[in-house]
Amino acid sequence: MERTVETLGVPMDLGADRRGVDMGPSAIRYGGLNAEFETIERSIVDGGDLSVPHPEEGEAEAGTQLGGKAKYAEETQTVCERVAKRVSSVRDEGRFPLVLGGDHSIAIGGVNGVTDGESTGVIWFDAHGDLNTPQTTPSGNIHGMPLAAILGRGVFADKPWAHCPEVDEKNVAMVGLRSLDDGETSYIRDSDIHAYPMSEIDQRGITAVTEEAIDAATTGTDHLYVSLDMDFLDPDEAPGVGTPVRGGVTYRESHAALEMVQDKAGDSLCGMDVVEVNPILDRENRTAELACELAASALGKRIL
Ligand code: 4U7
Ligand code: MN
Ligand code: MN
Ligand code: MN
Repeated sequence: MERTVETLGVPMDLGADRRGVDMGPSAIRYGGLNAEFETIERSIVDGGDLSVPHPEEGEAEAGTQLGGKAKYAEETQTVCERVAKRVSSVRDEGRFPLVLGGDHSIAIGGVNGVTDGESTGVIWFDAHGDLNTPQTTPSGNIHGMPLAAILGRGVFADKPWAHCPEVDEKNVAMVGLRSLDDGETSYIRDSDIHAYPMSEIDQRGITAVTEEAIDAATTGTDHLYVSLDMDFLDPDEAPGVGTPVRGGVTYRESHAALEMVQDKAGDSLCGMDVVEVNPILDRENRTAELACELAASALGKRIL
Protein backbone atom coordinates (compact mmCIF):
# COMPACT_ATOMS: atom_id res chain seq x y z
CA MET A 1 0.00 0.00 0.00
CA GLU A 2 1.36 3.35 -0.99
CA ARG A 3 1.92 6.11 1.49
CA THR A 4 -1.04 8.23 2.49
CA VAL A 5 -0.93 11.73 1.02
CA GLU A 6 -1.39 14.67 3.38
CA THR A 7 -2.31 17.98 1.80
CA LEU A 8 -1.18 21.22 3.27
CA GLY A 9 -2.80 24.43 2.01
CA VAL A 10 -0.73 27.59 2.04
CA PRO A 11 -2.93 30.60 1.24
CA MET A 12 0.05 32.80 0.47
CA ASP A 13 -0.04 35.71 -1.96
CA LEU A 14 2.61 38.06 -0.62
CA GLY A 15 5.19 36.72 -3.05
CA ALA A 16 3.12 37.67 -6.09
CA ASP A 17 1.83 40.91 -7.56
CA ARG A 18 -1.74 39.80 -8.02
CA ARG A 19 -4.13 39.03 -5.24
CA GLY A 20 -6.31 35.96 -5.46
CA VAL A 21 -3.63 33.29 -5.45
CA ASP A 22 -4.24 33.02 -1.71
CA MET A 23 -7.53 31.31 -2.63
CA GLY A 24 -5.64 28.64 -4.58
CA PRO A 25 -5.81 25.93 -1.89
CA SER A 26 -9.62 26.25 -1.59
CA ALA A 27 -10.04 26.21 -5.35
CA ILE A 28 -7.89 23.09 -5.62
CA ARG A 29 -9.87 21.26 -2.92
CA TYR A 30 -13.12 22.33 -4.58
CA GLY A 31 -11.64 21.18 -7.89
CA GLY A 32 -11.98 17.57 -6.76
CA LEU A 33 -8.73 16.52 -5.18
CA ASN A 34 -10.35 13.82 -3.03
CA ALA A 35 -12.24 12.39 -5.99
CA GLU A 36 -9.03 12.14 -7.99
CA PHE A 37 -7.39 10.18 -5.22
CA GLU A 38 -10.33 7.80 -4.85
CA THR A 39 -9.61 6.62 -8.36
CA ILE A 40 -6.03 5.72 -7.43
CA GLU A 41 -7.02 4.05 -4.19
CA ARG A 42 -4.49 6.03 -2.32
CA SER A 43 -5.72 7.62 0.83
CA ILE A 44 -5.53 11.32 1.26
CA VAL A 45 -5.95 13.37 4.40
CA ASP A 46 -6.38 17.12 4.57
CA GLY A 47 -3.90 18.77 6.89
CA GLY A 48 -5.77 22.09 6.63
CA ASP A 49 -4.32 25.49 5.86
CA LEU A 50 -1.34 27.22 7.41
CA SER A 51 -1.90 30.76 8.55
CA VAL A 52 -0.38 33.55 6.50
CA PRO A 53 -0.02 37.21 7.53
CA HIS A 54 -2.49 39.54 5.78
CA PRO A 55 -1.31 42.97 4.68
CA GLU A 56 -4.79 44.49 5.19
CA GLU A 57 -4.54 43.68 8.86
CA GLY A 58 -1.28 45.53 9.08
CA GLU A 59 0.72 42.40 9.79
CA ALA A 60 2.79 42.78 6.68
CA GLU A 61 4.17 45.75 4.84
CA ALA A 62 5.43 45.83 1.28
CA GLY A 63 9.15 45.79 1.48
CA THR A 64 11.40 48.44 2.35
CA GLN A 65 13.37 45.38 3.44
CA LEU A 66 16.42 44.78 1.29
CA GLY A 67 16.02 48.15 -0.39
CA GLY A 68 12.50 47.32 -1.56
CA LYS A 69 13.83 44.62 -3.85
CA ALA A 70 12.26 41.67 -2.07
CA LYS A 71 8.74 42.52 -0.96
CA TYR A 72 7.47 40.92 2.25
CA ALA A 73 10.79 39.18 2.88
CA GLU A 74 10.16 38.77 6.60
CA GLU A 75 6.65 37.44 6.14
CA THR A 76 7.89 35.07 3.48
CA GLN A 77 10.45 33.73 5.89
CA THR A 78 7.76 33.21 8.54
CA VAL A 79 5.51 31.34 6.12
CA CYS A 80 8.30 29.22 4.63
CA GLU A 81 9.51 28.21 8.08
CA ARG A 82 5.97 27.10 8.93
CA VAL A 83 5.71 25.15 5.68
CA ALA A 84 9.07 23.45 6.22
CA LYS A 85 8.14 22.44 9.74
CA ARG A 86 4.81 20.96 8.71
CA VAL A 87 6.23 19.19 5.66
CA SER A 88 8.95 17.69 7.81
CA SER A 89 6.50 16.39 10.42
CA VAL A 90 4.17 14.96 7.75
CA ARG A 91 7.15 12.95 6.52
CA ASP A 92 8.11 11.93 10.05
CA GLU A 93 4.62 10.50 10.42
CA GLY A 94 5.13 8.40 7.28
CA ARG A 95 2.90 10.38 4.95
CA PHE A 96 3.58 12.09 1.66
CA PRO A 97 3.39 15.91 1.78
CA LEU A 98 1.45 17.63 -1.01
CA VAL A 99 1.65 21.40 -0.63
CA LEU A 100 -1.12 23.46 -2.27
CA GLY A 101 -0.40 27.07 -3.16
CA GLY A 102 -0.41 29.86 -2.94
CA ASP A 103 2.35 31.66 -4.76
CA HIS A 104 5.60 29.94 -5.63
CA SER A 105 7.61 31.47 -2.77
CA ILE A 106 6.27 28.65 -0.58
CA ALA A 107 8.39 26.10 -2.46
CA ILE A 108 11.30 27.40 -0.38
CA GLY A 109 9.52 25.92 2.62
CA GLY A 110 8.57 22.74 0.78
CA VAL A 111 12.11 21.89 -0.25
CA ASN A 112 13.55 22.87 3.13
CA GLY A 113 10.98 20.58 4.73
CA VAL A 114 12.14 17.47 2.88
CA THR A 115 15.92 17.85 2.73
CA ASP A 116 16.95 17.11 6.32
CA GLY A 117 20.54 16.28 5.46
CA GLU A 118 19.63 14.08 2.49
CA SER A 119 20.79 14.96 -1.00
CA THR A 120 17.73 16.08 -2.91
CA GLY A 121 16.96 16.40 -6.60
CA VAL A 122 14.44 19.02 -7.70
CA ILE A 123 12.30 19.18 -10.84
CA TRP A 124 10.82 22.62 -11.43
CA PHE A 125 7.97 22.66 -13.97
CA ASP A 126 7.52 26.34 -14.80
CA ALA A 127 7.38 28.93 -17.59
CA HIS A 128 9.76 31.04 -15.52
CA GLY A 129 13.22 30.61 -14.04
CA ASP A 130 12.40 31.72 -10.47
CA LEU A 131 16.13 32.36 -10.15
CA ASN A 132 16.03 36.07 -9.44
CA THR A 133 17.66 37.60 -6.41
CA PRO A 134 16.90 40.94 -4.78
CA GLN A 135 19.69 42.26 -7.02
CA THR A 136 18.35 40.94 -10.34
CA THR A 137 14.55 40.99 -9.86
CA PRO A 138 12.58 43.31 -12.12
CA SER A 139 9.50 43.12 -9.87
CA GLY A 140 10.63 42.65 -6.27
CA ASN A 141 8.25 39.69 -6.04
CA ILE A 142 9.68 36.74 -4.16
CA HIS A 143 7.71 34.19 -6.21
CA GLY A 144 10.28 34.97 -8.91
CA MET A 145 13.14 34.00 -6.56
CA PRO A 146 12.46 30.68 -4.80
CA LEU A 147 14.83 28.46 -6.78
CA ALA A 148 17.65 30.96 -6.30
CA ALA A 149 16.87 31.04 -2.59
CA ILE A 150 16.98 27.24 -2.35
CA LEU A 151 20.35 27.24 -4.11
CA GLY A 152 21.64 29.85 -1.68
CA ARG A 153 22.01 32.78 -4.03
CA GLY A 154 22.25 36.49 -3.39
CA VAL A 155 20.96 37.95 -0.19
CA PHE A 156 19.45 34.60 0.80
CA ALA A 157 22.85 32.91 0.62
CA ASP A 158 23.50 32.62 4.32
CA LYS A 159 19.89 32.09 5.40
CA PRO A 160 19.25 28.54 6.58
CA TRP A 161 15.46 28.94 6.19
CA ALA A 162 16.00 29.40 2.45
CA HIS A 163 19.23 27.72 1.43
CA CYS A 164 19.34 23.94 1.02
CA PRO A 165 22.95 22.80 0.75
CA GLU A 166 21.48 19.33 0.13
CA VAL A 167 20.37 20.51 -3.31
CA ASP A 168 23.16 20.56 -5.87
CA GLU A 169 22.73 22.52 -9.11
CA LYS A 170 23.49 19.45 -11.16
CA ASN A 171 20.44 17.74 -9.64
CA VAL A 172 18.09 20.61 -10.50
CA ALA A 173 16.06 20.34 -13.70
CA MET A 174 13.78 23.08 -15.02
CA VAL A 175 11.16 22.12 -17.58
CA GLY A 176 8.94 24.41 -19.68
CA LEU A 177 10.98 27.63 -19.66
CA ARG A 178 9.85 30.47 -21.91
CA SER A 179 10.31 33.62 -19.85
CA LEU A 180 13.67 34.44 -18.29
CA ASP A 181 15.05 37.72 -17.01
CA ASP A 182 18.62 38.66 -17.95
CA GLY A 183 20.12 37.73 -14.61
CA GLU A 184 18.41 34.34 -14.77
CA THR A 185 19.70 33.58 -18.25
CA SER A 186 23.29 34.28 -17.33
CA TYR A 187 22.99 32.32 -14.09
CA ILE A 188 21.67 29.25 -15.92
CA ARG A 189 24.40 29.54 -18.56
CA ASP A 190 27.14 29.62 -15.92
CA SER A 191 25.60 26.89 -13.76
CA ASP A 192 25.22 23.11 -13.74
CA ILE A 193 21.42 23.39 -13.74
CA HIS A 194 19.66 21.31 -16.38
CA ALA A 195 17.32 23.77 -18.08
CA TYR A 196 14.81 22.72 -20.74
CA PRO A 197 13.13 25.59 -22.57
CA MET A 198 9.95 25.10 -24.60
CA SER A 199 12.04 25.17 -27.79
CA GLU A 200 13.75 21.98 -26.69
CA ILE A 201 10.39 20.40 -25.85
CA ASP A 202 9.23 21.37 -29.37
CA GLN A 203 12.25 19.62 -30.88
CA ARG A 204 12.60 16.52 -28.72
CA GLY A 205 9.15 16.03 -27.25
CA ILE A 206 7.95 16.24 -23.67
CA THR A 207 8.66 12.61 -22.80
CA ALA A 208 12.32 12.63 -23.87
CA VAL A 209 12.92 15.92 -22.09
CA THR A 210 11.13 14.90 -18.89
CA GLU A 211 12.97 11.59 -18.80
CA GLU A 212 16.29 13.41 -19.01
CA ALA A 213 15.17 15.86 -16.32
CA ILE A 214 14.26 12.97 -14.01
CA ASP A 215 17.63 11.32 -14.67
CA ALA A 216 19.46 14.53 -13.78
CA ALA A 217 17.47 15.02 -10.59
CA THR A 218 17.71 11.42 -9.39
CA THR A 219 21.29 10.48 -10.30
CA GLY A 220 23.25 10.36 -7.08
CA THR A 221 20.50 11.82 -4.92
CA ASP A 222 18.60 10.27 -2.01
CA HIS A 223 15.20 11.50 -3.13
CA LEU A 224 13.23 13.80 -5.45
CA TYR A 225 11.03 16.85 -4.86
CA VAL A 226 8.71 18.12 -7.59
CA SER A 227 7.50 21.69 -7.83
CA LEU A 228 4.65 22.33 -10.27
CA ASP A 229 3.89 25.94 -11.17
CA MET A 230 0.60 25.83 -13.10
CA ASP A 231 1.94 28.42 -15.56
CA PHE A 232 4.02 25.49 -16.91
CA LEU A 233 0.88 24.90 -18.99
CA ASP A 234 -0.30 27.02 -21.85
CA PRO A 235 -2.73 29.72 -20.62
CA ASP A 236 -5.42 28.22 -22.89
CA GLU A 237 -5.40 25.20 -20.58
CA ALA A 238 -4.55 26.96 -17.35
CA PRO A 239 -5.78 30.57 -17.45
CA GLY A 240 -5.99 30.88 -13.67
CA VAL A 241 -2.41 31.90 -12.96
CA GLY A 242 -0.92 35.28 -12.09
CA THR A 243 1.84 35.38 -14.68
CA PRO A 244 0.64 33.51 -17.78
CA VAL A 245 3.00 33.15 -20.73
CA ARG A 246 1.83 31.93 -24.13
CA GLY A 247 3.40 28.89 -25.72
CA GLY A 248 3.27 26.46 -22.82
CA VAL A 249 2.70 22.73 -22.80
CA THR A 250 -0.65 21.23 -23.74
CA TYR A 251 -3.06 19.34 -21.52
CA ARG A 252 -1.78 15.97 -22.74
CA GLU A 253 1.88 16.96 -22.50
CA SER A 254 1.42 18.04 -18.91
CA HIS A 255 -0.12 14.68 -18.01
CA ALA A 256 2.63 12.80 -19.84
CA ALA A 257 5.28 14.69 -17.89
CA LEU A 258 3.74 14.13 -14.47
CA GLU A 259 2.91 10.48 -15.20
CA MET A 260 6.54 9.97 -16.09
CA VAL A 261 7.59 11.34 -12.71
CA GLN A 262 5.66 8.51 -11.06
CA ASP A 263 6.75 5.87 -13.57
CA LYS A 264 10.47 6.67 -13.43
CA ALA A 265 10.90 8.07 -9.94
CA GLY A 266 7.76 7.26 -7.94
CA ASP A 267 9.71 5.44 -5.24
CA SER A 268 12.10 8.30 -4.63
CA LEU A 269 9.46 11.04 -4.72
CA CYS A 270 9.50 12.64 -1.26
CA GLY A 271 7.29 15.69 -1.65
CA MET A 272 5.47 17.86 -4.14
CA ASP A 273 3.86 21.25 -4.44
CA VAL A 274 1.27 22.62 -6.87
CA VAL A 275 1.34 26.40 -6.92
CA GLU A 276 0.19 29.66 -8.51
CA VAL A 277 -3.49 28.67 -8.91
CA ASN A 278 -5.48 31.90 -8.90
CA PRO A 279 -9.27 31.28 -9.00
CA ILE A 280 -10.05 34.97 -9.60
CA LEU A 281 -8.29 34.78 -12.94
CA ASP A 282 -9.54 31.28 -13.75
CA ARG A 283 -12.37 30.13 -16.03
CA GLU A 284 -14.83 27.67 -14.45
CA ASN A 285 -12.14 26.48 -12.02
CA ARG A 286 -10.37 24.63 -14.82
CA THR A 287 -6.86 25.46 -13.63
CA ALA A 288 -7.67 24.16 -10.16
CA GLU A 289 -9.23 20.99 -11.59
CA LEU A 290 -6.18 20.45 -13.74
CA ALA A 291 -3.95 20.94 -10.69
CA CYS A 292 -5.83 18.06 -9.02
CA GLU A 293 -5.49 15.86 -12.08
CA LEU A 294 -1.78 16.52 -12.40
CA ALA A 295 -1.10 15.84 -8.73
CA ALA A 296 -2.97 12.56 -9.16
CA SER A 297 -1.00 11.70 -12.30
CA ALA A 298 2.26 12.31 -10.47
CA LEU A 299 1.09 10.18 -7.54
CA GLY A 300 -0.06 7.21 -9.55
CA LYS A 301 -3.41 7.70 -11.29
CA ARG A 302 -3.78 5.60 -14.45
CA ILE A 303 -6.91 4.51 -16.29
CA LEU A 304 -5.48 1.13 -17.29
B1 4U7 B 1 6.47 32.35 -10.91
C1 4U7 B 1 9.33 37.56 -13.17
F1 4U7 B 1 9.85 39.59 -14.15
N1 4U7 B 1 10.47 36.81 -13.65
O1 4U7 B 1 10.73 37.89 -11.28
C2 4U7 B 1 9.67 38.18 -11.81
F2 4U7 B 1 8.80 38.20 -15.37
O2 4U7 B 1 6.51 31.68 -9.61
C3 4U7 B 1 8.12 36.68 -13.08
O3 4U7 B 1 7.23 31.48 -11.83
C4 4U7 B 1 8.16 35.70 -11.97
O4 4U7 B 1 5.08 32.41 -11.40
C5 4U7 B 1 7.10 34.61 -12.03
O5 4U7 B 1 8.85 38.96 -11.32
C6 4U7 B 1 7.09 33.81 -10.77
C7 4U7 B 1 8.97 38.66 -14.14
MN1 MN C 1 5.90 30.63 -13.34
MN1 MN D 1 17.82 25.20 4.69
MN1 MN E 1 7.19 29.71 -10.47
